Amino acid sequence: MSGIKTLGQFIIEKQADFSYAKGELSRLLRDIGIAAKIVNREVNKAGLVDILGDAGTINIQGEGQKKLDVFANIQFISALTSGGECCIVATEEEDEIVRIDSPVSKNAKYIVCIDPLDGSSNIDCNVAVGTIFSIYRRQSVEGEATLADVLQKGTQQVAAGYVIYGSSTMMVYTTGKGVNGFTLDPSIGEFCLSHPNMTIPDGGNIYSLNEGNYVHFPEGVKKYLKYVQVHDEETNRPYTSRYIGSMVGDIHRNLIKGGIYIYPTTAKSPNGKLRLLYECNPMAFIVEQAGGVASDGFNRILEIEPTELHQRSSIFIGSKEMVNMAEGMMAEFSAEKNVNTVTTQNLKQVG
Ligand code: P6P
Repeated sequence: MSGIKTLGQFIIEKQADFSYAKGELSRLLRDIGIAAKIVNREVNKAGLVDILGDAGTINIQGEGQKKLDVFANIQFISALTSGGECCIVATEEEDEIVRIDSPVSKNAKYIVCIDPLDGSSNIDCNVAVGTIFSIYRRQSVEGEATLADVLQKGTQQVAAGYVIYGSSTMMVYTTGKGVNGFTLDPSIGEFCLSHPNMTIPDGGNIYSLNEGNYVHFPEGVKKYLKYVQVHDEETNRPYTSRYIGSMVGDIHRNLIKGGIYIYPTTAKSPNGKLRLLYECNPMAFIVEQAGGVASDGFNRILEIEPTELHQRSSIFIGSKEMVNMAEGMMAEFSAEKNVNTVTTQNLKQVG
């Protein structure tokens, strides 16, 4: 084991970083790691056991749930319940918040928002899927924790992370002091530190978005797409398009190689598709901690004030130079749009 540092050892070592923590956050991260190993076991067997395919149920998003979606949801809620450090779980797979109803958990300090298995439509074709989680400290000081404890801005997160079930299984997380990646070693059943102090390159040439939605993209996104596709050797264009339909997979690759992931408003998703609390906020926290940028095209993701549990947002996330370029084009059209609106209004007043 010389030279190997497990997730558990790392968490305890870093616990000293949290002046307030008495081990609760460390134990919470441990609980999430345990559930991730159980989910990983089933994801890796998918195809051999009856865990593929549809569960025959629909979640609040109106999406058909896969058997593995339901399985993963149960595993994370169960691990958080038995761990006793979490009082509420907000999960993509449940309509309402899940109060952890155990004597120990009632006074637990932490709230967990989670997408138990993101990209699950890819499971049946063996494309990487992931878990995304976000951890907040409960704000209410008496009685039961409520939805208000969940609807906190992304800047309030105390930790965030994802697990990617890909060619290897990794957990990547931050507690606000940088980003570290741990690869699961199945031979010892431990996540081991493999990517210390992860940083995203300032520039890159990979863009990830579903170009099938082009017709309904905002003009700024259309302009950015044209920009990345122009042949210009000086600026290493055209860039490379990489989109696997799994946010965790696309962002993890971009985190390592540099790149931008965009899910803007579309006809089908006029407010964006990705959910603020358990997809956009945690991924934004991680990417910012790695030196990148995350916005809705105009405003910093982490500053968005949540109003609803499953609210959605557009997201432009990744290498700062790429996101800033895309935001510049969004602003260009937004400015023109505002100018046009003002002009029209003036005409009306004069007319
Ligand atoms: P589309 C998966 O459903 C997900 O939430 C993200 O993981 C992924 O990037 C995106 O939606 C894919 O959406 O509309 O391109 O299939």
